Amino acid sequence: MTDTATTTTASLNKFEKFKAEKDGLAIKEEIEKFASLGWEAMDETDRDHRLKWVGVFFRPVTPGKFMMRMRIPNGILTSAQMRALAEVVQRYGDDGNADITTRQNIQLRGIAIEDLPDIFNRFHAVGLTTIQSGMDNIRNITGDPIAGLDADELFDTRELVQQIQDMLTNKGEGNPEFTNLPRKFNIAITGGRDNSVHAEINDLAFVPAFKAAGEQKLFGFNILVGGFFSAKRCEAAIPLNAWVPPEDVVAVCRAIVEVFRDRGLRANRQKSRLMWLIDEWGLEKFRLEVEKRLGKSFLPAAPKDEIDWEKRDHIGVYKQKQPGLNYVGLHIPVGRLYAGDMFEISRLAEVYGSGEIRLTVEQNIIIPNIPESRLTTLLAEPLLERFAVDPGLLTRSLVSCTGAQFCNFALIETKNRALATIQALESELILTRPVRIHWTGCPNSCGQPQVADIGLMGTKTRKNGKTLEGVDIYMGGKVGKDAHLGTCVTKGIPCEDLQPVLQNLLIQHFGAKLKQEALVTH
Ligand code: SRM
Ligand code: SF4
Repeated sequence: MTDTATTTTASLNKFEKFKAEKDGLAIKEEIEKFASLGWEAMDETDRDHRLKWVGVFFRPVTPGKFMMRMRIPNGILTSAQMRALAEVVQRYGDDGNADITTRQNIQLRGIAIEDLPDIFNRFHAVGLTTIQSGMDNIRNITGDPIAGLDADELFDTRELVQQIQDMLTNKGEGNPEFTNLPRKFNIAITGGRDNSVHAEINDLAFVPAFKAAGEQKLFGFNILVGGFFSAKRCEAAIPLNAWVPPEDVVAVCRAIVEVFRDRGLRANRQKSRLMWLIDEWGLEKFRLEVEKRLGKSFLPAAPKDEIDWEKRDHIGVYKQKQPGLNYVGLHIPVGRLYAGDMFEISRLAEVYGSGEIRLTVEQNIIIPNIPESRLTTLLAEPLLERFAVDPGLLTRSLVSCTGAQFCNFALIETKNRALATIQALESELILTRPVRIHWTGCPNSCGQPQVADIGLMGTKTRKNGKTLEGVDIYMGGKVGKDAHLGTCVTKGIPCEDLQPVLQNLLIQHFGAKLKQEALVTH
């Protein structure tokens, strides 16, 4: 028997049941009602699950203080939008903060349900949306963080990412066509040469590739499908053997998401991501089904893609393709922002740049369009002491998921521990190159340990008869050109013993030296 959407109602799992009973998007019309009811009186399924269709997440760790996940297409927002987000978190005092996410996005914390109507009005006024950002929906669509600024880019992804988001979300208002997928779905497009979006870990990704047409070389994208991480299985995306010109990308997204929606596996949520369907059908059948929806055949993939650079992290000052303008990448430690920081970032973007702010999948910020003449003053701004343009070589590549502070899946605390560990390591070691260390609080892998030089995945471990917070260590993740996933090399290191283990790894594999030793040899 095949495990398809034709499964009978009686055998539906609890998620499929509640989606069949009432579409998540219906929640949109009930926000006023929930605001006056309060979170404690709400129907539990609405509160814990359906609210995620409008990007509102009940947090069992902090009941009554909700998280809101935005959609920031291509990770680009305006200073007015950042200010609107700052005003929202500001009203929650110490409980209010925001995180830049590993999908070039922002999540707000501390949100009270009674404020939702006002918050949504404010978002609407500045053109922000949270629609379809959680549960069985398509996540924030990622694109090159320096699209349109990069002299070496092959394609500016901004408009295309926006068009895909508009199609899938009905311009941010909600699109019932795509609100009952078998599970989450990730899309990324890269038009640069360094795969700055981790194309390989998305369910659907477009990477730049030229196709020969007689004497001419046509620009388009090779398509990758089926990349994903989950607690049960992690896979890099595989080539669909299909090439598309930019003008077909939106239609291809629609066709693939429709196939996933209508034929994707739903019975077992552990097996509901796109790759499981591709496994069951085989790639050829999958491609044929997509072509049927698309109404035309794909051209075979171009023999090679154009991802031939090492991945850039964009921290620091860089010249734009526009003469006289620069973009400045600020390092935001583990992506955490407070209201004051957000107001200040908005101000800096307005005073020194064009009011635009960009986010990266490494949870950092880029302020573009800064004229040469304003650079020195910007670099002297007090905020840049904390959000540095030249952080330490471990600090600059640090990524961390939310962890135990707010996430009930977490097996360990991540963000604070990640920062403390890195600071200690930098004080002991002399490093000669950045080392990308990613922390993730549980096997769901939101912090992408498999793309890191050193990935740390939260676990519980035993020592002297006690259960402790620990990590499994991943190594070998390669990003940019020839990207591939790292694998688990050591299991169950207690967090309290991690420091020397990391120190050894950095010395043995990444050319680090102990500061003491370096002094002696000198
Ligand atoms: Fe994630 C679930 C946070 C990127 C794989 N993820 C969650 C939840 C919603 C669980 C929950 O309800 O508590 C976390 C919310 C915690 C919180 O309060 O912040 C959560 N995921 C995050 C973020 C915020 C991590 C971060 O600190 O940056 C990222 C938000 C992205 C966004 O803006 O939409 C985030 N999550 C990812 C990624 C990375 C990526 O997309 O490149 C992955 C792995 C890639 C993938 O999905 O294939 C990821 N998250 C998961 C999974 C495993 C999915 C699966 O198929 O099993 C879960 C669990 C689930 O969905 O049931 C999950
Ligand atoms: Fe939570 Fe686990 Fe994702 Fe971290 S990896 S945010 S702990 S679900």
